[in-house]
Amino acid sequence: MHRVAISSTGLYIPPHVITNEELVASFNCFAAQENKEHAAAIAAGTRQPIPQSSIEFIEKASGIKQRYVMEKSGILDPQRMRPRLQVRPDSEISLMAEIGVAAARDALARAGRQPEDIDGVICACANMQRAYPAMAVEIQTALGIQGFGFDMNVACSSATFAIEMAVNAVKTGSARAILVVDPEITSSHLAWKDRDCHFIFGDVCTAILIERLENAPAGAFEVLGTRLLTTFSNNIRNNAGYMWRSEDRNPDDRDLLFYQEGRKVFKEVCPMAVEHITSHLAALGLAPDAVRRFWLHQANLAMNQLISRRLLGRDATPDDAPVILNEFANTASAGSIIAFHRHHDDIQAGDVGVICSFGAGYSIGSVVLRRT
Ligand code: CO8
Repeated sequence: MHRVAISSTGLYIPPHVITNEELVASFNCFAAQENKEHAAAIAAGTRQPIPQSSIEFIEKASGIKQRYVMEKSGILDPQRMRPRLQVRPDSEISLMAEIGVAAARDALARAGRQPEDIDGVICACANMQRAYPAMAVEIQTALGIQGFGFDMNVACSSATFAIEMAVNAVKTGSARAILVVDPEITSSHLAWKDRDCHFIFGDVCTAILIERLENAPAGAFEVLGTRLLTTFSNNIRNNAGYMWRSEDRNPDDRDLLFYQEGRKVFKEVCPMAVEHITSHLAALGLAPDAVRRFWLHQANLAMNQLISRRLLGRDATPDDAPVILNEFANTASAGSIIAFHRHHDDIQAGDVGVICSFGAGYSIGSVVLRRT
């Protein structure tokens, strides 16, 4: 068995920013148009008007101030409310693989690694661009990696679950090094016309290089343990899938995009995450107050404050549990990895940190790290 480390991470940031001001202005224009169009039904009481969205609500309820997206004009067009993405010919690399390659190159460069040092690519994210061939194989081919690639999906916990797959492969010797790549183009799966969730998500891509500790650069993070948990819940769903054509579904059916019971998710997932992290640490002989930093999933600021307060028995500072969702919004599986990527330089040798994701499924994944 080999000891395993995270040697580096990489980040791709999409080219466009949508501020809450721009988002709310566009939504409110859409709502006014719809209400005008259906004025008679609203007056007759057979239809409810669409209420206005508000910047104050979004910032207070979530902590999100802006989000990055791959394409902005289509999302903000009140007649459209979804990104304008081009169909690419089969001869071109897919959009998800393209941003995956960019994040992977960043991770490779930071560790000083070449494609020949890597044996596999796992593309792990909440929504796949297509069923096959796998985006991971495209990324592998574009980078010139000899070996294997496969896609996997565990919603917001895709990255942490993939880290466990990669750690196990490196530990047992079936691979020397694996790249986990998390392209999240959430803007294509978000119901921008739904006031309850139109502010929640953003696009991004992260990459994580996992390799044998003996080969890892100085300052790499040894993986002390990984732990995964799933418990079925209907509170976060997306029913889009290849059977919808046979089911004669309308492409505009609301359940073919992300939808959730946000309050229930908040109430149910926070205690699960606390219990998961505490028991994982205990199994490694560690207490939460021995942890230098928690890189938590980035869905909601109050959720992270509650989880870290319960873990530490006091209010957590941004130094204890850094926040990136104000800038990126919820980027599904990439959120905790962005937090790690942006906030690990000051961690000292010997310090312990925890990456933890939580989301649809429900799914929770934790990775306990110690800096070398
Ligand atoms: N503007 C103004 N008012 C609003 C708005 C708005 N935009 N939206 C809702 N309101 C109103 C509501 O109508 C309600 O009014 P009333 O009290 O009169 O009924 C009031 O504000 C309060 O609404 P909520 O109870 O819904 O508000 P909350 O305080 O619960 O906040 C949140 C809503 C922010 C959604 C919060 O519940 C939350 O963040 N919960 C956690 C959710 C979470 O973590 N989900 C994880 C999902 S992600 C995941 O796992 C992976 C999915 C894959 C991703 C990819 C695809 C896109």
